[in-house]
Amino acid sequence: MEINRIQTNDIPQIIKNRKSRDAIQYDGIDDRVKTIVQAIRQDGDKAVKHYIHQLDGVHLTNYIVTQAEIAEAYHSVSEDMIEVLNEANANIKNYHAKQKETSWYSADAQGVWLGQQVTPIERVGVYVPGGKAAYPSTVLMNIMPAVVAGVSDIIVTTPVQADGTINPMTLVAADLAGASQILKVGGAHGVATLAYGTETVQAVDKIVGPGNAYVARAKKYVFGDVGIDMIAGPSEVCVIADETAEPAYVAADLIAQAEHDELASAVAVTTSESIASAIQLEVEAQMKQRDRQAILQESIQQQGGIYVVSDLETAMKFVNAWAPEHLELQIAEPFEWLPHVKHAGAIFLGHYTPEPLGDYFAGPNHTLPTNGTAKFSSPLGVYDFMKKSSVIYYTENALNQVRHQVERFADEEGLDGHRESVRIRFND
Ligand code: HSO
Ligand code: ZN
Repeated sequence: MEINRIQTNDIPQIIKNRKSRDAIQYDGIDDRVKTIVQAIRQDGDKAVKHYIHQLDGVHLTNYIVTQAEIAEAYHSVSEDMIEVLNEANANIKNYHAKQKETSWYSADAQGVWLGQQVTPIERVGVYVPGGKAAYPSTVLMNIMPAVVAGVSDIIVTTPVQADGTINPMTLVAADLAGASQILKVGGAHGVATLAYGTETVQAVDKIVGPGNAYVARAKKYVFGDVGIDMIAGPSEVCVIADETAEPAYVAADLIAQAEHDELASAVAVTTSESIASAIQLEVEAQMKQRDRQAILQESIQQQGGIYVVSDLETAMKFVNAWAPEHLELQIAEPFEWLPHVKHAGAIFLGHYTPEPLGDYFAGPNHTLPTNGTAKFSSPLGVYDFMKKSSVIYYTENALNQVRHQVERFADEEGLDGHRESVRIRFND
């Protein structure tokens, strides 16, 4: 991992290079996604089963997980893991409960009553990836905010394995968190099944959850007919380290992020030359001992970096230009610097708050804005599963007070039907 000494005016170029890293060509994928989604929209179950057969190599007569299958999954997951899942779930639930917004109403003396009614989305689909990326933590993180919001139907869909079953850990996590139904449909066909429904599955209103390029593009394709959460890019961490940072901790956290993906980005920004060299040595030493060698070599080499800056003000400029998904402040006074952070998905303070604590257990959501999108968006939360209706009430007298203004507006827009709808109530 290279060390670079940088100044404020180097920052824009560094961030620009970082952003251009995932300019993947989606043309071929988009054509395929369109064919799959349209086939399922038109032919329902028949098409779903056809694609499960063609793409997952399994012949299924029923793609909805049964209660018996869920019960069986509990037998193959160890009790201590179930306990950990329950504990994490409780933390996630408590944190998200604080996000819940309530309806408000206000009345004035003129007889005007205005408000905003907050209601949950009714049916939500949660996509859970299969294979190596079948993370139970992600299952909890996507389901719990919907549960707290009061969503009545939470439909999980995940790829079927070659033997016709679903990863038991996914089943247990989904069931514990509160899924109402679980489907064995992965990929673009899973997204299409949720978005448009079939003879056996009712369509959902919104689809959340991570997935491969097919899933991401399918979500983008169905957006508008249903809501979606976000299109997540590769994971990122930016660690700010001052002279009080422990290089071994910084290195471990960089590696924890880099092991996710070849394109994952792990960057340290430090005010100390000696800490920079020590982090570099630690990363090299620790990396050798980790399991995911191929991924780590690629991501640390290609996407990793250590930047030396003159002071923490410059470090903050780097952070705010990047808007990283995860930000760690391994510095002496993290609370003092917190208000300087304008854009970051999640902020981890101090020397004893490693990012994986947030991935699994602390309570905040680990589905976060990537690729600079923290400049305009937020972690997945209860608010993503709720929506608002405005509420208006005027008495006859209150309407009479403002009728001329409304009628004047209608005249200006050339909409006499609008004017009459007000005027007719006063018979003149
Ligand atoms: N760091 C990932 C979430 C995750 N880590 C799941 C482990 N499992 C993106 O925030
Ligand atoms: Zn992680």
